[in-house]
Amino acid sequence: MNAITRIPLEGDLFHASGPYHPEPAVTERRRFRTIWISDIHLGTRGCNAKLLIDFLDHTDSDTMYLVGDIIDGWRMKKRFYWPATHNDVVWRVMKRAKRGTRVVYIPGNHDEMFRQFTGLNFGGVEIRRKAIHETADGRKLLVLHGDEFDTIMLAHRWLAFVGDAAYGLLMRLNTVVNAVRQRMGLPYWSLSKTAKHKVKNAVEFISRFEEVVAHEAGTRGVDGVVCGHIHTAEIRSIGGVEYFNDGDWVEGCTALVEHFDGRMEVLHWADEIAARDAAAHELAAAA
Ligand SMILES: [Mn+2]
Repeated sequence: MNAITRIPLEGDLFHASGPYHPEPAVTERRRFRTIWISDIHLGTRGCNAKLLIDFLDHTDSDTMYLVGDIIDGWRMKKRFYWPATHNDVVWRVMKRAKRGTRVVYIPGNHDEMFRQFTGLNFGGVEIRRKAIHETADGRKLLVLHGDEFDTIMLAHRWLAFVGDAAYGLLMRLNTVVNAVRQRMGLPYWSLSKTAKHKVKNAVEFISRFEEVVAHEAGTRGVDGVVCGHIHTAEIRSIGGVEYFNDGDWVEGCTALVEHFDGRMEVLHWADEIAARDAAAHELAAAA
């Protein structure tokens, strides 16, 4: 008998030969020339992997850009969290590359550990620091994650963490700070209120970020820029430069797509599912 105990592989995340939730056999896939997705934050509880899997199962494209913060290395360092659905996302992306989609992965700040592999190719996934994408109608777009502008945005840098656990931590800190203050005989001072006031400035922060990015792209002689990072999907023209942000898969669950004629669109996937369900209902009612 073999001395080495055979470990059953079934259910083992790292030895599975396929996804836990296989791709549905019959799926009407919506085809696009290009798809951009970012800020997935795999490895965190915030990641909406289920919606993303639905998106991946119902779409296809010639090219797909992963615009950073795909895997959240910061959080994984503190605490290992990797459910089967997160594995399914990775599996689907690799499968796409295998099927012939050109997959370009541009690591962000949360997955900056992959930046050291810039220029390499893993199973058909190209790792790049940034890219220039040419649309069907000939526009040149600079594609990057967006944290490159954090130094310029330094004054508001902490706001980049809004929507992150840092905000929750701030709330808890508020309780601690005030317990200490009370013991010292000091009046209540709302740290969270101060924070919330700053959050009101989030709108201002976002539009400033968009302006900075568009301006920087303009100086590099491109027609537009595609980024992620601030978890806010947008299509906007700023000072003659087109600004595109593909949003995130934590709250917004959005993707940026290029149609075959070069037209760009932000897809809000929760809305797309709702529309699909409504259509299916109508069809069932008519039958
Ligand atoms: Mn980021």
